[in-house]
Amino acid sequence: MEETLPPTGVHGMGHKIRRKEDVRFLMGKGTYVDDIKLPNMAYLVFVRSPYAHAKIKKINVEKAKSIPGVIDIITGEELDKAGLAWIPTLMGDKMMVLPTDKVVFQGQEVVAIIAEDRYAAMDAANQVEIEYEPLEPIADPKKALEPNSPIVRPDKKSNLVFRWEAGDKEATDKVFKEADIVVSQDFYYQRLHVAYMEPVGSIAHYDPVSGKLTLWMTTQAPHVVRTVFSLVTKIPENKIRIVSPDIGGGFGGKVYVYPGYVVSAYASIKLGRPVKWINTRSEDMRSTAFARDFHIHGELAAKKDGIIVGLRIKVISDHGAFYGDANPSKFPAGLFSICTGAYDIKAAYVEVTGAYTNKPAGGIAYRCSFRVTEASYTIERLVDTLAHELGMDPAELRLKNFIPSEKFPYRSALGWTYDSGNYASALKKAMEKIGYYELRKEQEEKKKKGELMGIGISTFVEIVGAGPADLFDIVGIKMFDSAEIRIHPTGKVIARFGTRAQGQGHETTYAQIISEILGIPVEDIIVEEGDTDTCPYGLGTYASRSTPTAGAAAAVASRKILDKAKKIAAHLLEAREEDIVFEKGKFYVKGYPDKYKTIQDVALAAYTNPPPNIEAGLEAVTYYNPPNMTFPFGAYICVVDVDKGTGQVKVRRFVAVDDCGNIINPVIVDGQIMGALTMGFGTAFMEEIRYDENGNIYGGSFAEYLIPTAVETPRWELDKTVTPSPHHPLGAKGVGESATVGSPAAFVNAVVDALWDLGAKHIDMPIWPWKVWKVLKEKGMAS
Ligand code: MCN
Ligand code: CUM
Repeated sequence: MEETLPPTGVHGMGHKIRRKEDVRFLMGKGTYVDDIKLPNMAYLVFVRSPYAHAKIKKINVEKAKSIPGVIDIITGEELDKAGLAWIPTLMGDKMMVLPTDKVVFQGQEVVAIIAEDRYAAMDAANQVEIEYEPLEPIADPKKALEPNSPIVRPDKKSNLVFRWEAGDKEATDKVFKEADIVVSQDFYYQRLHVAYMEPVGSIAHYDPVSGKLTLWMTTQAPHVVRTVFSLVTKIPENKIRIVSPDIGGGFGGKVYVYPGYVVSAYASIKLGRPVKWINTRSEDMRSTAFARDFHIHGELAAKKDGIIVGLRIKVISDHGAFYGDANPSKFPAGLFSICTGAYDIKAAYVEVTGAYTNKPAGGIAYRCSFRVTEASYTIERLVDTLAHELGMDPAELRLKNFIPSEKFPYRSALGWTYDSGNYASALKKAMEKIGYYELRKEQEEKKKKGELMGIGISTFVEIVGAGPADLFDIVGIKMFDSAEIRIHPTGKVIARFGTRAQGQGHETTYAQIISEILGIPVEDIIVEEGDTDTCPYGLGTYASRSTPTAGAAAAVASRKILDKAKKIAAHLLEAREEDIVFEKGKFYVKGYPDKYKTIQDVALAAYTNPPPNIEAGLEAVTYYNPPNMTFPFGAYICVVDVDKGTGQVKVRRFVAVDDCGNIINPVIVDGQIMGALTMGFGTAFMEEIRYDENGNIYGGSFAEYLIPTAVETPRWELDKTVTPSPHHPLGAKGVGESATVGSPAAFVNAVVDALWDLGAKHIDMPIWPWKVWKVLKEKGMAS
């Protein structure tokens, strides 16, 4: 394996080079928002609501004002006068920045304190006196949709966020009536915290002389935030600069627009000083964008022989107090309609009803691909349930129902056109690698001895790369993405993108794409993202869209440069352009490979000796509108042993065969998969944000919200199949979220497989030991 640090040489697609950005990360030299310190900077801290639902009767800030170092105190009333108490969300709803009349979730920002330092601000926050009149809270989305429920929002008449459906209801109902067997199951996909390392924050710096507002913020989508900020504040868009510096993990939680961003900007303009706001970890847990929270009822109809004929799903989704999901505009429930998964299902119908509750807003975040996580979990759990009900092997049932590889491009019952896939080959590869049939034999042997062992499969399909402009937009802006590549006279390159990595390694992989096409060494290519003053407009990094969109743009822009470079090379070699061959960074006349001009020679000539009729310079910009989504997939198999005494589940083995088409950097892809598998493991066995019926959060720190460490995390066994995307310029598909989307079902399927004979048909995640222990206890097995 080539492992150079920092990498040197021409390293195109498929090279396992180490990440260029890791040099600064490993040396502790990254620059995160909190690392930035500006002269005369003030600090912002929020007073937060102790109630999930309460009227604000009085706010007294006198005592707080007298704390030494306090500069200013900002309330909702003041923001309201500036027209900033509410701002629009990306889903066409609106959200409170600071409340004027009532609070709608526990932990909500109520008053902002600005002080000379963080300590003074914290002290003053404790001295703000707020008189609340508690209102009846509503924490359960099902109850929230009942007619006499308390209403969460002061500006709404009910708690209904949306009702959305897809598919042919009549045809699906008919199929269900005629089916030999129908299985059904309720699933709760629990609310999750996006446990990135760096909490959210911003620094706002308004320059009264130039009138320019610069904001450093932890955002995954700087350009979109700039546009929204400009529309809301009426500050001209070219006088707003948003910089996402290094980001310590985003995982979707940094797409949301937080009140702190807005209030720090407002305060900086008002005070004429830079203002910094950084959340603490527990503030993050109690108030930032959550993930999932889907109450799912799923049904699968099949024939006696196991052929699946219909799928019907009903969901109630809990959105908290504001509809702040970050879906593309036309998709209220994200891309949940990918729920037919890897199977050739003729009839399907889905219905999702969204509810407001007295909880923080968010939704979709945490390696989800816009609700594909919930979709994949539902279908993969249902298929396993069907296999068990029919007494069929879950692998064989899947092989029977997969969309055959010759049927691609395949149009699903819910309207998606899958670009390419070969699900059977991925599953067979996983089965072989893990020794599937031997494991089944072992399981039988163990069963005789009263030991509990389970095997769980998940053969998921992802849908990433938002997206084709006719379908995908955010607040009206089409979801293209961009690359701008400039080659300097000495052959060195600066490339800028509309996406923004939060740890995914774009500085390396985008450089590899350019290196692949132009034959320029990766160390000569600097990749920049996240500065709206310099980068071309883009929609940002989430939903594993960077490779399908900006990665494609990098390829197309490189090819544009190559076209021009060929003309220049022809001029230098005194030949016709049609006769020029380009190979590994060298141009030569067909048949004469020894007499060549390098890409670097051509770069110099572009500035010193361009052919007549050709503009000087060597650069290109591409705004890439993908013709379709990409559909990565995989086959995961998990083996668990269950301890009968304690209910403890041990993951003995986990084989993950992924297919993301052609791979740019195999090391980065494996890192993405391992990280995402670990998050799927956390989801399945450890993580949940829980609330009581009054909307009080249980816990709110990592002492209660458990995330996996190296101790709990299984050893992942990875493999690949390669089914290129037919429409992506490099044949690549996205991969960043695949394993979080695909793996939870494999874990749960394995546990249920171990317990099925005891009558356990389902256990909701997280599968804490006590939940398993309870099942065992009921069956008289646990002590
Ligand atoms: N890649 C590749 N070959 C492919 C596909 C991808 O080499 N065929 C590489 C890409 O070049 C990129 C990485 O794998 O370096 C992920 O690419 P992609 O699947 O396009 O996803 P994005 O870059 O758009 O990243 C977003 C995705 C999401 S949505 C979440 S959530 C998530 C994830 O990435 N958040 C992460 N992985 C994360 N990894 C880290 N370290 N931190 C996060 O916050
Ligand atoms: Cu949904 S988590 Mo990612 O899309 O940033």
